[in-house]
Order: sequence, then C-alpha cells, then structure tokens
Amino acid sequence: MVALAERLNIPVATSLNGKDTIADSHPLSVGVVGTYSRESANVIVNEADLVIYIGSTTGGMVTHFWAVPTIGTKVVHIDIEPTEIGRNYPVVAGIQADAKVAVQRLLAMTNAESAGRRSAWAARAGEADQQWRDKYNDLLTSEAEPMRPERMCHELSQHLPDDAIVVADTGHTGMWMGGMLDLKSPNQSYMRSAGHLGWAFSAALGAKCGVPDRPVFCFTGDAGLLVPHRRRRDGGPLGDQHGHAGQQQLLGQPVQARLSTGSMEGSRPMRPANCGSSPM
Ligand SMILES: Cc1ncc(C[n+]2csc(CCOP(=O)(O)OP(=O)(O)O)c2C)c(N)n1
Repeated sequence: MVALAERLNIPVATSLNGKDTIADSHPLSVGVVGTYSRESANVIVNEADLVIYIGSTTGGMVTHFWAVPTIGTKVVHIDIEPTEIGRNYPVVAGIQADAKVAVQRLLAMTNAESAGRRSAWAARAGEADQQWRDKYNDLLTSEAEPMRPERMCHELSQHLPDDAIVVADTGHTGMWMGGMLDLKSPNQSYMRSAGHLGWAFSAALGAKCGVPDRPVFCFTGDAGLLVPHRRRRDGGPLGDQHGHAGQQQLLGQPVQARLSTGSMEGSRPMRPANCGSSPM
C-alpha cells in the first residue's frame, strides 16, 4: 500500500487498527483518521475529493460517526466482504477483493505518470501534518509534572526500538496513542484494544510469548491495568490478593507480577527532566 501511495503520490490516513500500515514519519502519512485520531488526518480526509478505502468497514470510529469524510464525498471501496462495500458511503467504484491482492494488482496496473498532478495535494497534506505538530509541540514537549500523556507519547516516539511492538488499551490511552504516537519505522507494530478495557496488558503478554525476540511496550491506564489483574486475583495464575509475587510459566515465558488488595505496586512515571529527548 505504501508503494502504491508513493507511486501515485496519494496521502495516506489509517484507521486506528491500521496505524502501523505506514510510518508516521513517511512524508505521505497524515495519521489516524476518525475519533481516536490525529486532527491533521481528519482535516485532510475532509478536504479530499476522492477517498479510497482499502479493507475498511467504514464504521463509526474511523469516520468520526460518518462525518469524516462527509457523506457525498467520492469513495472507492475495496473490501473482501461484499456487504461492506457502499454500506455507509455510496461508492463511485466498489471492488470486492482481498486488500493485499487488490493493492498488488493496482500496483501492476499503474505507473507514476499521474503523480505530478498531485504534488500540490501531497504538499497540502504535509502542511496539515506540520500544522498539527506546531499546534501540539508545547504539550508534546511539556516539562509539566506529573508528566503529561502527550509528553509520554512523544518520548515513546523518540525512543521506541526500531522493531518494537506497541500494545495500547482503550480509554484516553487509546486516544492519546492513536493521535500522538509517531511510529518511525515500518518494522514497528501497533495493536490496540477494540474497546475492551484491560485487553492491552494480556495482549502484550501474548505478543511477547508469540514473538519473544521483539521488545513489547504496553500503554494502559490504571483502570486498564487493574481489570485483568482483578480477574487473575480471583483465581488466575499471576500472584494473589495477599501481595505475594507470582511467577509462572505462561506459554513457555516466565512472567512475574505482584498484586495487593485493591492496589498495585509500580514505579513512578519518568520525570520530564530525565528524559533527555530532543525537541521536535
Ligand atoms: C471491559 C470494559 N469495561 C469498561 C469499559 C468502559 N471504559 C472505557 S475507558 C474506561 C476508563 C479507563 O481508565 P484508565 O484505564 O485509567 O485510562 P484513562 O482513560 O483514565 O487514561 C472505562 C471504564 C470498557 N471499555 N471495557
């Protein structure tokens, strides 16, 4: 998809689920569109004269409740499920196909001749992206204590390893990460809770078990962290309600956790002054 976007010079917005489809550092990337989104993505999708959906249910979250793009925008919809095509947006063309196969066919059928015609549009997308960065720079680099969530996202953007897997929970954590985190490498992966609070911690354990050699980073809130632990406290494998540390083998991986009744031990968030991050 990135190769197709580059060849045709088309800006790319992603769903929250597809955040790692294109690195945020890519010049054609405008970020996540919809409700848990980056403002610049909504601006650009609303300015587009044609939106091509690739493998999307065009649901409420990704369209900000069918306001982005506005109904009436020309839409091409590629999806393997025929009932999704044109379900929420009338289409000028519908293509029933596996997303990857369709994109590969489009790559084989197109050349870069038309790319120049979209130079101004691609530049406009870059401008919107920069406007977003300028608008949020103070929050992303804020020295406020406790550390602002925007600063945490910015620090992660700066320091996540090239092959990191990021697992984000729902709630404000999902909003902040969807909009504020910059993935900087196509080797980084992003997974998010589809609305189930507490999913992220368990999913991060699962990701680590599945791909032990890659660093896994879980971003969740206090409630999100407590939900799965409460369940484990009530008979699960990790620790117990008396504050005993538990160490178990989970799918062959050692896992440690310490729980106490109604609270959880943890380390304090980093102080902004200790981050040593470069400014945007
Ligand atoms: C299983 C489940 N229970 C409840 C909710 C509703 N819910 C969504 S976010 C949220 C609060 C999350 O709080 P926290 O994890 O501390 O993160 P914050 O949003 O405060 O950053 C709740 C209760 C949900 N989505 N899923």
